Amino acid sequence: MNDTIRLIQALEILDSRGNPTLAVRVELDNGSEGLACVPSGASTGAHEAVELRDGGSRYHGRGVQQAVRHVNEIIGPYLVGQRAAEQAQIDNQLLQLDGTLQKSQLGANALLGVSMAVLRAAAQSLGTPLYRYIGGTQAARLPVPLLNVLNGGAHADNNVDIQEFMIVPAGAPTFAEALRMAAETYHALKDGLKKRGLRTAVGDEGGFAPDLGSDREALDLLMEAIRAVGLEPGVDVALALDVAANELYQDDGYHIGGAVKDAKGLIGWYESLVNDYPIVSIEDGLAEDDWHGWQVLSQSLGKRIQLVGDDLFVTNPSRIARGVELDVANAVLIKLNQIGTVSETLEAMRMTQRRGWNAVVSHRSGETEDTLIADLAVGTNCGQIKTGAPARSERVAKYNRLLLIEEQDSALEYAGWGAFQH
Ligand code: 2PG
Ligand code: MG
Repeated sequence: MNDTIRLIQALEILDSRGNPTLAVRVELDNGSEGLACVPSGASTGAHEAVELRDGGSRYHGRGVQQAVRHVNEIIGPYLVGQRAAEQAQIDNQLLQLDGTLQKSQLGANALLGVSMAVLRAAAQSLGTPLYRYIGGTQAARLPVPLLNVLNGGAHADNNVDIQEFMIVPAGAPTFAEALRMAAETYHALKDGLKKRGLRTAVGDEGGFAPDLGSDREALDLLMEAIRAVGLEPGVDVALALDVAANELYQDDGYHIGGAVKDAKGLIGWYESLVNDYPIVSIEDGLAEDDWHGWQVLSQSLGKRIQLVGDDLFVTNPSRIARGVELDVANAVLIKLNQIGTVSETLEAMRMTQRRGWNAVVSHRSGETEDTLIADLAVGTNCGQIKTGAPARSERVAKYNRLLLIEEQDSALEYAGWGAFQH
């Protein structure tokens, strides 16, 4: 086996929103290859690793030709001759080559494309499915999907404040059954919207994006859709929210439902929602630097539901460590491009899981056909994946990959409700 890297090449491609992103191809001496495409967010946290964009007028400033050049002219030549199996060492070299805290010199998008493609090439070189390469014999669980079926906030052109209303088919016996329940509910939701004369156009992640009277109306529509297909809310299918509260936060407080609330007011509102609906998880309930507010949130709801930090933690081991110390949440959203390399992502997940918190592997609102996060969720046993509606191929590709993994590997079990223990 000669898994020496012989070529690394990047190309500018388009993501699901029509914005440029990178595809990176790694070729090994033994003929193995790894191809990876880099995702991109819209509601990004201030502490995320930096996505390098060209500026100027080309692609409205969003081109990534510079990042492509960094791969082809700097990173590639530097890593040629290294062994693809040495992921940790390669990722470390990427950090050194960039030399900045937020990866702004070469661009986190350039670094991540290389890091992901090296991982894929190494797995192929061993003839091992990617999730087994990541998790070895430890990989045992298929994740519960959190499917964003109703979009608002920065992901849709409607009047809904909360960014994501998700359905969580934790009561299914298998991943395939979970996906069936979710897709049936998604279609029932569409029927419910049509019946009321509401829009059925979709947002960035494939969920519907109607104008609604209130956030509660969205939750009522979901409850109705779950029941319409003969399922029981809270038993078969639960609910989850991503508030993306950064986007609601201004100097005078959180702007939501036509009112301005402080953290305490917002937490009180979440409590009433959790009392009235089978909500099992709330992500980014407060803003990214409101550490004190998060502590209060955790004291009030942390024993009852999952509280996920996304913009708060940005998949960054040092921010997660601070969060654990201050006891501000009990789960971390995991996005490879928030931190910029595979090894740092795995470190963030190990750290989260060691503390007894949940890790939720996630897509970005700008996605591609790359399905690496499906394998990452299985390989790390994390038990939960959030990757959009059961519609639009850049979302469904991840779910379809999980169907295939389930079909081919009888040693794996669907995580179900067990994924929400904390
Ligand atoms: C989020 C993500 C993905 P974005 O906030 O969790 O749903 O959105 O990629 O726009 O940050
Ligand atoms: Mg989020």
